[in-house]
Amino acid sequence: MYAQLVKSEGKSKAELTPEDHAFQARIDAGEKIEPKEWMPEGYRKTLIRQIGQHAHSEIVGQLPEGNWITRAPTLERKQILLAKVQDEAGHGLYLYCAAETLGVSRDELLEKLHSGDMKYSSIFNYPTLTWADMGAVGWLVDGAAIMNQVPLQRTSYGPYSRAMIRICKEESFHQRQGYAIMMKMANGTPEQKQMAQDALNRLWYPSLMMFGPSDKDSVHSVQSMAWKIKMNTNDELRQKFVDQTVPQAEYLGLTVPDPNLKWNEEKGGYDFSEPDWDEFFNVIKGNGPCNKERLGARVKAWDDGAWYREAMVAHAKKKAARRTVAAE
Ligand code: FAQ
Repeated sequence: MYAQLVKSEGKSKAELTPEDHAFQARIDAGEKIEPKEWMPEGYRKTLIRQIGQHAHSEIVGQLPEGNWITRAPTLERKQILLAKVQDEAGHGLYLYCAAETLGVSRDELLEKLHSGDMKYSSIFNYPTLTWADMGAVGWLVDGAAIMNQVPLQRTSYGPYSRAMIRICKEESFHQRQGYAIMMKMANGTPEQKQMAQDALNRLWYPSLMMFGPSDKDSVHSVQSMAWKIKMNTNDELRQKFVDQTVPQAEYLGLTVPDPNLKWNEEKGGYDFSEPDWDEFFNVIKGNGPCNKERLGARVKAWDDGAWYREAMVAHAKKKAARRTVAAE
């Protein structure tokens, strides 16, 4: 544990303060850390980075599906998709609130998103080309999100952990609605089945990338796990996701686009091909197929909403002034 602290904070073991030791002891004992309590600066910064990026992912993640609301094939599908996209907005708001308890404002976080200083999940930089993509996003993307977020319900920071509990309940509905679309398509006409296969082919590797780089290239995992900001390594979760998802693809009668996919009896899991990590790093640098479009849409929404934010501030000021006059 100490070696891990040394790595992130640049402190030698001797430099760790009594507060650092006491803090780590609380984490090791499974205690939750609450907003007003003392915490190392590195812990606070890591949480702001992870929770902030997670919040941005939920908000930007509305775009690829929002794109399909008007084109959903039935009224029922339209209602379901609309509810799901609204849920993602709610998740973003819980997470921005959790980040605010660490002393950063929502405006600051959004400014960092808009300037490219903060990231959001790589997956949302891929296009959604057909209705089957709505099935594959729910099944694979929400499926990967659940795999990552269920353990985060036990994360050490109280507000983050509590936000995760609610988010996971909703994500599980999202995953099922995606799988239901895939079932319909995979059991439909040959053309529909082909659309479902095509969506799986395009979204499989980007979904595997959601868990982050392989453990040897993950810069934050060791420290984040020592602090229980992350509960598993990226590769552990990716393996669990593959093991859970392959039988679901088989049930659909679809083929996972990986010639090296093979059950490994000894490890009790599948062997599978690594995603193209050059592509991943290129996407998170801002060069994915839709990065510019996604960020452009968020910046436009922010600019278009300026009049509304200004009106709300003016209204609040007027109300406060009226209260002051009445109190005199
Ligand atoms: N995309 O050292 P690590 C959702 C960056 S929610 C972009 O391993 P860490 C719901 C990482 O930030 C999806 N960047 O990093 C939904 C770092 O760069 P930095 C979001 C990535 O933080 C569904 C660098 O690479 N979920 O989908 C990605 O320990 C459908 C080195 O990586 C969360 O955010 C990536 N995939 O582990 C919404 C969950 N992976 O910051 C709408 C919480 C890594 O130093 C529709 N987050 N990077 O510049 C986490 O669990 C972690 O932050 C990881 C990354 C696992 C994502």
